[in-house]
Amino acid sequence: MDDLATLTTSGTERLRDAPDLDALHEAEADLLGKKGELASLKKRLSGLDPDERRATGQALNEARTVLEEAAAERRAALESVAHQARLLAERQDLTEIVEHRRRGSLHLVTQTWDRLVDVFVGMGFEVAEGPEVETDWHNFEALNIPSAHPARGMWDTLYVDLGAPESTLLRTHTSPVQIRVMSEGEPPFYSVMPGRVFRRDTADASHMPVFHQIEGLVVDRGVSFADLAGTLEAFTTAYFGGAIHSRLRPSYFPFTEPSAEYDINCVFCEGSGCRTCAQTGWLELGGCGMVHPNVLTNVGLDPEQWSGFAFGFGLDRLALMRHGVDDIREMYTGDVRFLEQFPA
Ligand code: FA5
Repeated sequence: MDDLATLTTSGTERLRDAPDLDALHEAEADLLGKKGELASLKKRLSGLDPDERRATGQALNEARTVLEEAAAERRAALESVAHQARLLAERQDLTEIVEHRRRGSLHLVTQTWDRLVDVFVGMGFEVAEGPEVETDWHNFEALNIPSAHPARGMWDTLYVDLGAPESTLLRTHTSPVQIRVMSEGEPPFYSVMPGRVFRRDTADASHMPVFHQIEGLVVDRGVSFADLAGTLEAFTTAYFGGAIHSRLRPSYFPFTEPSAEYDINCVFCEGSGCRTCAQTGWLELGGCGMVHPNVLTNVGLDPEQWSGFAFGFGLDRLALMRHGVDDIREMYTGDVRFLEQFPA
């Protein structure tokens, strides 16, 4: 029993002091292994009388438990140290030196696109997109503009050399996406459709041959012109703030009847008249109107049941007006001194 007590004390100490996992393993073998010190004490049990043997056997078991617990405790501690050491050794320094790097930002057109979509989604619209290379049917025919119709002259079209002559083109406006939305889904429709469009226009302060529009389409039961006017005024306040108002001026588009131009107060002179607004106090941003019954019929909707309105705004011009820029070409020359004024 004395030898057992000594072994328990010294063994526990040896295990607790093991400097590493190898030393711990060795100590465990010496103390608890098949040929270890505890095993050799156990062999001596046979020389004892039955009572002593039982008591000593029990003490041996208790000593084993104490030693095993000490070993487990030490192993956990050593493994945790080893783990920390490995993490430290495998650590990679991913710090970037950023002080001298210039950060890019979203282009003003992209920012405007996102902002417009946010405003309309907030008003309950869904977002749809269509292809930039379109068929004559979607871009003109279905929009109530048959070939040889004089209204085709409103859009100087770039044709693509594909299929029958003049059957495929670069879309001249986002209105063909209206046709796609209505042909592919079921009414009611509340959609906005931003996208890039192409025309044979010469670049000047307010025109580019490649520019952007955002189309809007609402088709439901009992939609009226008052809904169109109210929606556009709500949009104007949400996008430009309370100081700017909209007006609708009679106009003509083959796919809407009645049709109107959507104008806002000139943001440069606030309505008093200047060069940019040609002294009118108003700036034209896009067209709109009630969806023509022929267009509804072309996509298989009954104009007696469904009515709606549509609008198409120049997205680039919306960007210019919101930021008080008076030349659209500024946005496309890629001059960083201009672009970096609009961080996003
Ligand atoms: C249209 O393109 C019609 N699809 C709009 C529409 C949609 C009317 C739905 C009714 C219902 P318009 O050609 O006027 O209409 O063009 C609309 C707007 O696009 C213009 O008011 C202007 O803001 C912008 N825009 C037109 N041409 C250019 C251009 N070359 N560069 C930049 N913006 C342009």
